[in-house]
Amino acid sequence: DPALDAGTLRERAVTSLVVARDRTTLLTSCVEDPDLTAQHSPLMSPLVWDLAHIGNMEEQWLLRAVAGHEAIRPEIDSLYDAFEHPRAARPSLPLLSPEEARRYASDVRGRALDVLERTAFDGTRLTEAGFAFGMIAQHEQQHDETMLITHQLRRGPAALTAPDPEPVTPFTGPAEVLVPGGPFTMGTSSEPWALDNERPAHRREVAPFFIDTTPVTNGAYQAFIEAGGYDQRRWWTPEGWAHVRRNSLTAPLYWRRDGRQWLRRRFGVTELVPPDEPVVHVCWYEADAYARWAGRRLPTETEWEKAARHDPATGRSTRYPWGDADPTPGHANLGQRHLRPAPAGSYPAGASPLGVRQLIGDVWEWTASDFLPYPGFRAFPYREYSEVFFGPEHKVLRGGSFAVDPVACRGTFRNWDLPIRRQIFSGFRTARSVEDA
Ligand code: AVJ
Ligand code: FE
Repeated sequence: DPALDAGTLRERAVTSLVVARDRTTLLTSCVEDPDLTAQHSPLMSPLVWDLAHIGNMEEQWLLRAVAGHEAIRPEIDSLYDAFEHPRAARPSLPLLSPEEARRYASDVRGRALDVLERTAFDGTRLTEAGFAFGMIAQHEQQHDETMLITHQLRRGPAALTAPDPEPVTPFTGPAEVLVPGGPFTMGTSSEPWALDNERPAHRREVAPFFIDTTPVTNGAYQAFIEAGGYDQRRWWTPEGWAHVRRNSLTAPLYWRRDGRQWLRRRFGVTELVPPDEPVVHVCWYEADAYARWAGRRLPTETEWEKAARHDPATGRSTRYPWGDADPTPGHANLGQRHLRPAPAGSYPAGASPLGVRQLIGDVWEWTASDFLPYPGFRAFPYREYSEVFFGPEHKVLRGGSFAVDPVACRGTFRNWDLPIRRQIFSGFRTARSVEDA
């Protein structure tokens, strides 16, 4: 699959851009204009900022960098530069109105599709295999996930609906899987649209470890709460303990106790917390504390990727747990087809050769690891995508959530965030070393 021909890649670029724009349109037309210009949380931009920023990035990379066009509206670049204005400050900027933002993004898109038709896929590193077009489709989809996070934060009645995932009989297989020790190939040098931080492919030695078959569920997490997990310092790192105390955290974001049961608000609807669903909206500190309470730990990023990609039969690393084929609805819960994770044990067709399930889709999974470059990393095409975020302050998340489109999801894909963040669609699974057995 990494060796796709230029015609297939070109078709894939058109489709990926169109699919992303359909989703952007849904997310910015399901509420009235005042909800697009309002700031629903200081953690997030107004939705209308994301919309114009999507257009502006596309203009900068596809129209200016690839095709050499002049700027359409040079005066707006700085408004939509994520590094110039923190999210909390964006509502007070002279932003384009919803109508102007829609017109700007669609004007850019019309020209970008003309550029795509006329651009050879081998001129420079930027256009080789259609990289810039794939990068921009992924960028738009990443902001679509960001906008979905904003929709979840928004107060008021539901604006979005989607069918629930298929119910499954509760998972009764083994709770953990042994991943044998030995080297495997991490990262990629051949995936055409892989972003800079996923590169290059390199060998890593991994000690044997056990990893949870499925993500940790609400029911399991509730046991941690009922056992007094949030009141006992011993389960938390010093920073985690300070954070939960200072902010009086007692449960995942959006949870509310109602007598003996837990309720949660999800996209404008309040429901009972479903026990079999992977827990979502926990920060790294909560995931880490739960794991310690359970006598376990978070997997490292390397362990996670080995569990997701290593095929013991061939010794090769595959693109996804199930092999090299692109995701289908039978493999994983991706693409905002549902507005929630699927019950633990869903998608047997998406399992790894060793039987680990739901590594892709459902919830982003916190790992123990800091976000760091791979040996041989080179920033491309801009330092602000990954390089400026490398270091101990960001933790890596893997696997994608129900809100991630397949174009922005691979066994090699790396996400990162601060350990306090939990408005994102974040959950986790746990691991243990074999020598701890
Ligand atoms: C990779 C999700 C951390 O949203 O901050 C969007 C993706 N980069 N625009 C983010 C991104 C530039 C990024 N994350
Ligand atoms: Fe962006």
